[in-house]
Amino acid sequence: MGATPWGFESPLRHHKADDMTSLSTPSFEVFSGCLLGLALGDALGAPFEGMPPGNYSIDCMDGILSYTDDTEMMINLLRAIIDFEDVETSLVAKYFAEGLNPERGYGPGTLRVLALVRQGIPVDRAVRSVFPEGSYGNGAAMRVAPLGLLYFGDEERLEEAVIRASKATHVHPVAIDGARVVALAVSYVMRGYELSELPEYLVSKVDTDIFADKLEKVNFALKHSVTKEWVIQNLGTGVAASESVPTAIYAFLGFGRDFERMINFCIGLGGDTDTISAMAGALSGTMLSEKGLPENCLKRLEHYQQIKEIGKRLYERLFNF
Ligand code: AR6
Ligand code: MG
Repeated sequence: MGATPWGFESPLRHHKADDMTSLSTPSFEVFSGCLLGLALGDALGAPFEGMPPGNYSIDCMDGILSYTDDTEMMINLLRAIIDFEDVETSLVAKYFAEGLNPERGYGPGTLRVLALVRQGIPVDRAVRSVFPEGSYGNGAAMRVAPLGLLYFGDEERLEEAVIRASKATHVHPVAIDGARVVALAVSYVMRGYELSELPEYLVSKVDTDIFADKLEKVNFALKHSVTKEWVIQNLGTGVAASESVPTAIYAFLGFGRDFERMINFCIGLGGDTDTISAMAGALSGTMLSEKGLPENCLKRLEHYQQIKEIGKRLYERLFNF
């Protein structure tokens, strides 16, 4: 009872029947919603990166919405997975290094690591070349959301895949916790669990004290009405995983039912707006599916069709994972 085509016992067996349906037959719209939500959040957040906090609004009236390194890395990660039906660290690093467009706004540490990989330095050495303990940036967290789709029924395999995907550039435990939180949150949303319990669930999954503490603060923020200034000061808006992933989780839980409102909230915080919007965007896109994303923005998104095509190829391989 409750077994799904993936052979695991459905965690939704005590949930509503309609939730169960969505678990056993995840729709393609959910897949494309996650990928496009990430890309759209990234592209909409990018013009506001590094701005001071303010009351900004996204604009999808004209022009192309260009994405940055967040989406490029997601695409290259998925290409590696589609080609090899596995997440293998050195292969993922190779795809990142070879598919890299240096104009996409990569973090300086990641650019250096990938330059070394291109020169043939083994990835486990390259990743410690800039910071001996590895980067604690949000570069691993910003790209891994779709892993939560692929392994949504098997937490253990999901975590293994996330760690392998992260270690292509980020080995610091804080960076890995950030990636773990994003991917587990996507799988949690896909399983249709109670969203108000997401922060506590994530607290039970992280390795680092800083992440446990920040996720407790997310929980607090959702239960009390906090100001934007509180979010900036207590959750953060920086490039460290611990200064941006909890903020994205908060933005999603607070505003994710309305994608545009959520992105307006994210860009209004200032700081690393593209990556916070990308991570929140992937979560909201998973929950709303593609049809819940703003159509006028989607049709201006750079490489919309190519991203959707990658989603399709991933979806076709779902049964292989
Ligand atoms: N010690 C000191 N500083 C560090 C450390 C460390 N161990 N780790 C990171 N930093 P990076 P990312 C600081 O370069 O994570 C782009 O805009 C250091 O200043 O690994 O791939 C993306 O879109 C380092 O340069 O990049 C993301 O929004 C910075 O954190 C963002 O940059 C970022 O780490 C991060 O991408
Ligand atoms: Mg970026």
